[in-house]
Amino acid sequence: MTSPQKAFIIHPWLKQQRGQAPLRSPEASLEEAAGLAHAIDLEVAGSAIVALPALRPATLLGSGKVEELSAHIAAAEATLAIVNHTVSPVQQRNLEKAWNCKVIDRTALILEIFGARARTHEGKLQVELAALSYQKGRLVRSWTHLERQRGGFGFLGGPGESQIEIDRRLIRDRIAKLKNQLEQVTRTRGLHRKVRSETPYPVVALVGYTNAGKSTLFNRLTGANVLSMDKLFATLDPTMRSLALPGGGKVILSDTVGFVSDLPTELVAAFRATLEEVLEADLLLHIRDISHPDSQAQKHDVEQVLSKLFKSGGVPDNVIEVLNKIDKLPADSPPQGEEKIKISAVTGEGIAGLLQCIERRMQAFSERVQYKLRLEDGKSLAWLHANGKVVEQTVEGDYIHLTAQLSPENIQRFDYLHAKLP
Ligand SMILES: Nc1nc2c(ncn2[C@@H]2O[C@H](COP(=O)(O)OP(=O)(O)OP(=O)(O)O)[C@@H](O)[C@H]2O)c(=O)[nH]1
Ligand SMILES: [Mg+2]
Repeated sequence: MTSPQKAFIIHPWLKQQRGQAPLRSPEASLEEAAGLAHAIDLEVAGSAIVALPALRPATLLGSGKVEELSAHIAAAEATLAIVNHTVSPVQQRNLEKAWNCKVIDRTALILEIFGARARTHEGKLQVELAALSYQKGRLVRSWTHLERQRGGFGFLGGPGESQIEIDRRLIRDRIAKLKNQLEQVTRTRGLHRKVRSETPYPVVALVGYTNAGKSTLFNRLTGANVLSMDKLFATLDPTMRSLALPGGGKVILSDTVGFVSDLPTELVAAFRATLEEVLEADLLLHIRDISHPDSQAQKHDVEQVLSKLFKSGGVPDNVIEVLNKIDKLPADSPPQGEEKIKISAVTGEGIAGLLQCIERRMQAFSERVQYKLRLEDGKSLAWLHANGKVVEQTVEGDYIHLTAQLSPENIQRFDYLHAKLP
C-alpha cells in the first residue's frame, strides 16, 4: 500500500470579514477543510490560518507570508498545498513556483472528492462536466500569455491556431457531448418521475449538511444499506426507497448529496438534475447534526442553498427541521428547539415521533381531485401548487386540466376560494 499523500492546508482569513460577526470561526473553517482533505484520504501534515488585510492579485497572500509558509510546507514534507479559498490560475502558478509543490483551491478539492465518489453513470457525467467547466475557466486565463503557435500544418485546426484554442475547443466539444448525455439521462429520469407521480405516493427528501446523518437515517427508516461514514460527502448519488408509515400510508424516501458552505457553482450547475429531485419532493426533512459546534452555521448554509434552489428568497414551507445526533449531546446541555423534532438515527430515539410528523404532513395529499381552470387563472393554479401536489397538468384551448392531491380540508377551501374568483 502506498502511504497517503501529505497535504498542507492554508485558510486565508480576510481582515474585513473580522468586523462582521462570522458564523464560523477561522479555526472551524480550517477544521472543515481538513475534513474535506480526509475525505479523499490525504494526510494533513500541517496547516495555517493566514490573516490578511486584503487578497493579493498575484499570490493571494502577502510575499512575506508566502515565504514563511514555504518553509513550513517543506518542513512538513507536503507535496500538496490546499488553499481554502478561490485561487486564480495566476495565483496558483505563482504559489506553486514559490512553494515547489502542487497547489489546489477549495473548488478543486471538492471536485476531487466528488470525482472519487461518483458511482452511477449520471453521477460520473455530472462530475466530469463540473470539472471541465472549472478547467475551461482556468485555461482561458492561465494560458493566454504562453500561447504556443502550432504553425501552418492545417490538420490540427486552422493554420496558426494556437494550442490554447485547440484545448479550449476540445473541452468545449466534450462539454457539449456531456451535456447531451446528461440531458438524455435526465429525460429518462423524468419518465421515471412521471411513473412515480402516477402512483399516489408522495416523495419525502432528506436534505442537509454533509455528514449530518441523512444516510444513517435513510437506512434506519427503509432498511436500505446506503453507505454512511464519518467522512464528508459519503453520498453522491440519489437513492430512493419506499417507506411504510405507521398509519398504513406510504411515501417514497429519497437520500441525496449533502451540502457544504461555498459549494462550487460548477457543481451546483452540474448537479441540477439531482437537485431537481429535491425541488420536486412533497416534503423536505432538513437533517441537522445538532451535536456539531458549527450546527448553526451549517443550518444557515443549507437554508441558503435551499432558497437559491427554490428561488423563493426564503426557506420553502414544506421543510421540516430534524435535529439529529441527540445521543451525542452531553446530558447537561441546555435544551434547544423545544418544539423541534429531535432524533438519533443511531439509537432510534425520536424516530416514532418523526414518522408521525411525516404522516400528519402527508395527509395534505390524501385525496385525488381533478380541476378545470381557465388559462388566465394563475391564482388558483398557484394556490393548488402551494397547498397540494399537482400530479398532472395539460392545456387544452383556453383551459388547464389538472389532477391534484389535496387534504379534504383543502378541497373544501379551494372550492370556496375558486367559486369566489371572478
Ligand atoms: N452519534 C451519532 N452519530 C450519527 C448519528 N447519525 C449519523 N451519525 C454518524 O455520522 C456520520 C455521518 O453519517 P451519514 O449518514 O453518512 O451522513 P450523511 O448526512 O449521509 O453525509 P453525506 O452523505 O456526506 O452528505 C456517520 O459516522 C454516522 O454513523 C446519530 O444520530 N448519532
Ligand atoms: Mg449520505
